[in-house]
Amino acid sequence: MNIKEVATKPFDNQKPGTGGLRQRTKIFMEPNFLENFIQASLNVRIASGDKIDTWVVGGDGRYPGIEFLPKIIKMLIANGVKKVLVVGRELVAPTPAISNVIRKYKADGGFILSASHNPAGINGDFGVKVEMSNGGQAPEAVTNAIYEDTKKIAFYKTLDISDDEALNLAEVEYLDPIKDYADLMQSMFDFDAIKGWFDAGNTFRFDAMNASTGPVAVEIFVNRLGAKREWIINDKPLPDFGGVHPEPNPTYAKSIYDFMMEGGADFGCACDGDGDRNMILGRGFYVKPSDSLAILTKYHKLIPYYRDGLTGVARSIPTSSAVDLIAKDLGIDVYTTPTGWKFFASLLDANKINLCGEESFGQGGNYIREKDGIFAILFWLNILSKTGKTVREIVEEMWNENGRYFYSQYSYEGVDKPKAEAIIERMKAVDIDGGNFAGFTIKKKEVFNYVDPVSGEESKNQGIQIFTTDGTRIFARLSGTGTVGATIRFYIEKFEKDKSKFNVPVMDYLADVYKLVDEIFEISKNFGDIKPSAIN
Ligand code: VG1
Ligand code: CO
Repeated sequence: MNIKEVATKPFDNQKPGTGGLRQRTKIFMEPNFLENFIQASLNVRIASGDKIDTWVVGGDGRYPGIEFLPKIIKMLIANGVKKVLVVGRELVAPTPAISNVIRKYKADGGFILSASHNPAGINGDFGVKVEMSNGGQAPEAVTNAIYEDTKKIAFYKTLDISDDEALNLAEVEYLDPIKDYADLMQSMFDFDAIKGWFDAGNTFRFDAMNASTGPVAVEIFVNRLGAKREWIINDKPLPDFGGVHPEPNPTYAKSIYDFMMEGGADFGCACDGDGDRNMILGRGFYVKPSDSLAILTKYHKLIPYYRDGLTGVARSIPTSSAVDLIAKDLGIDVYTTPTGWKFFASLLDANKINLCGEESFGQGGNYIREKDGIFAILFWLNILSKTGKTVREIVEEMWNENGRYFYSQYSYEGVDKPKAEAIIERMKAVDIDGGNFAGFTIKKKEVFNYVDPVSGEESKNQGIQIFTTDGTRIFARLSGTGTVGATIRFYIEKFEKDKSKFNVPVMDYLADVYKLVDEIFEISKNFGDIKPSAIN
């Protein structure tokens, strides 16, 4: 086959963020933008002496992934890849299913064409997650090296053949995007028990947000578990996700949230664009993702896969401390990592943990190296079917036993970048320990620097943590997944033991903490009368 080298010039905006490289779709469509990033990613793996014999390509179905596929295939073969495994002819599969394929077929790496929860389409975002042979996202050492390579790249390698020929090369194999994943889920959870829960007349609603999880959800919930077909909504994957912002939270998945708050079903749930996030809802009850992680940990023994127990658990540091209390009861370790699933990979690889999660609607385990929305949903269904309790009962019981962490995460999205960066820089520098703000006394402020306990890799400046003397915790950081301006995220929590207060609405309970954050971070002072665009 004719390999050719195509001259190219570096772009200055190819730094991977929290979960891969994300940019406006139109930027990704600029000549050579995609090619440069793909080549740089391969260059780094080749330079470190890694094998690149087998490579997986998958995606969440967003535009124009399917058009990018032949370009990527040509580049992979031209760079020495011997077998390309494409997950689904249409390139629609949840990220966890793609992670599973990488592991199951012992691939050396992969590309996931997704910008996850970011809106899609020509006026939305596109992205590439770079995956390693463990089925997890490239660690920071690798993404930093890729970024360095994008700054000096001079050519990329491709094949001198048509797109059609590329798609039909003998080296290219198309895999069923649904079966392997559905089988994996069936091997981990008690499908008979869940089927019994449906058979008993319990009602369900799953919102696929017009993205990648619809077909898998129909196979698992309807075909294998007996849910009614009409309970799975927005399940046809659309290249622009029908214009919705596919982020399963009360702000962006408002219709299913409202439906469940009005008592629409016994159990409701939704997944994000690439299927690695989930939202859990009971009848008239919303489960905070941090509480959800604690619940999964508490009830892990009911799940066949976790019958032998947990080796340890991990949460990202902005996630609430609810899981810590459960881990203490179980006598297992809790690790706290920076934001981003890639930081869990080494702990999972070393078997220090086998369950983990983030406040951003993501939980997962050691069977793959990505978070997994449907995993979390099946975990909950497994718990409900085995305990016979409702979602509300499960959560309230935990609060009654352990106390409740009142927790809130909120973001100012798409704000002025220099201002946002200045706010964080100023907070890093100021000395506020012992100071009084909005009725609170600051006990301690620190910058969160992380050292991976397995690899020793250091990741500095992962956010700012503040404790007050009354036990309130504040975490603040800039988002690494946005593509326009900057997004400042705040995470606040306060522990309560008094049961009579458990039913106070979170926003009321934490009202004074929101004020404290505004005062010390000078949000209104910088942005005027601004309201958070998303609040959970
Ligand atoms: C966000 C979340 C983070 C998550 C990341 C990728 O990152 O906060 O917890 O791992 O998205 O999720 P950031 O930098 O915007 O806060 V996904 O579902 O977009 O791959
Ligand atoms: Co996602």
